[in-house]
Parts: sequence; C-alpha cells; structure tokens
Amino acid sequence: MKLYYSPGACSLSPHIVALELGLSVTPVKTDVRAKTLENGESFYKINPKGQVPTLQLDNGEILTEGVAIVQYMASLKPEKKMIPEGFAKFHQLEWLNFISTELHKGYSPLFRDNSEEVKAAARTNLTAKFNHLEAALTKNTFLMGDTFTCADAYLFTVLGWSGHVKVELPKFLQEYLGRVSARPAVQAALKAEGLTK
Ligand SMILES: N[C@@H](CCC(=O)N[C@@H](CS)C(=O)NCC(=O)O)C(=O)O
Repeated sequence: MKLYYSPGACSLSPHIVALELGLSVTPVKTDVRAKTLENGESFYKINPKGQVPTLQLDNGEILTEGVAIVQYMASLKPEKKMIPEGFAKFHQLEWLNFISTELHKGYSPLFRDNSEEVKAAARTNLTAKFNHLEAALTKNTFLMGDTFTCADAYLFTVLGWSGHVKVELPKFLQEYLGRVSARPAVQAALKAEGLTK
C-alpha cells in the first residue's frame, strides 16, 4: 500500500496507525499546495480532491478521508484492537468524527491568510472544544481507556499543530501529547516524515 502524505499534516494520523499495526505501507511525499508528487506527477491523478491522506491499495484502488483510512487499516489487524469491540467501536467513531469536524477543521482558519480577528475567534472556539476532552483524558491514559486507538493517532496529530499556530493547550492535553509521543511507532512516524531527527 502507498500512503500519500505531507509532513506533519493530518496524514500523520494514518501514518502512525500503519506503524502501530506493523502494516507494510510506503509513504509517498506529496506537495499539497502545488498538488504534485516528488516525481513531478500531478497528485490530482491519484486523488481528485487533492488532499492527504490518500491510501492506494496494492490493486490500485484509492481510499480517501482520514477517518475511513484509519478504520480500514485497523480492520486489517483486528488483534491489535485499534478499533475497539462492541459498543465502544461507536464511541471511537464518535471521537473520530469530533476530531475531524470540530477540531481538525477548527484549526483550518489558523493555517490560512485570515485576519487576526478571525484567527482569535478560531482559537477561542478550539479552547472551548478542548473542554470536551478533559473528562476522558484526566480519567484515562488514552481517549478510549488504557488502549491506544485510531482516535489517539488523529487527536495527537491535530493537537500537534498548536504550537505552530499559537493555540495554547491546557496542561492535561500537554501531558497527553507527552504520553502519545513516547510511543515508539509515533516516534518512528515523526522521524519518517522528517519532523524529528
Ligand atoms: N476531509 C479530509 C480533509 C483532509 C485535509 O484537510 N487535508 C489537508 C492536510 S491536513 C490537505 O490536504 N490540504 C490541502 C487542500 O485541501 O488543498 C480528511 O478528513 O481526510
């Protein structure tokens, strides 16, 4: 499989999941602004949306949308329990959707050429959304309890943008980032994307 990624972008989430699962995935660096690959080919040919993450299966089939990609990956190695069993599966989906629609897209205005007023409103909005994470992350090691799941890979990825766009993280989230970043697969994904040495 190939995973089209841009260093540090939301594609870091499936990159972490792939390494946690021990899947054989080749990362393909993509310029999401120019919409090109390193060999000069148009990225639109792979994904007409022009967005990472994009997964290409060995049979050529394409899967887009980070939430779908991480669930597909986790389904290949059910024994790793990165998708919980029973009703907890839907609670993880609840988190993935919250991270995607409320947090990930809540950071988006901060990466654009917006006025300081718009950016300040985005920061206020995110700070309010962080409150919804507090009960889970002060009680548990990870979002779903003691087991690291796909939702943690995604949450770690989006919270990791905070320093770059001047979003202040409460202490419980700083501690959570510390716990997640200590994982060997997370360190390996950061290194593979050239984000750490
Ligand atoms: N709905 C998509 C959004 C993916 C997305 O926003 N990707 C960003 C990087 S974090 C990107 O490719 N941006 C370039 C663009 O939208 O043109 C998903 O959840 O996978």
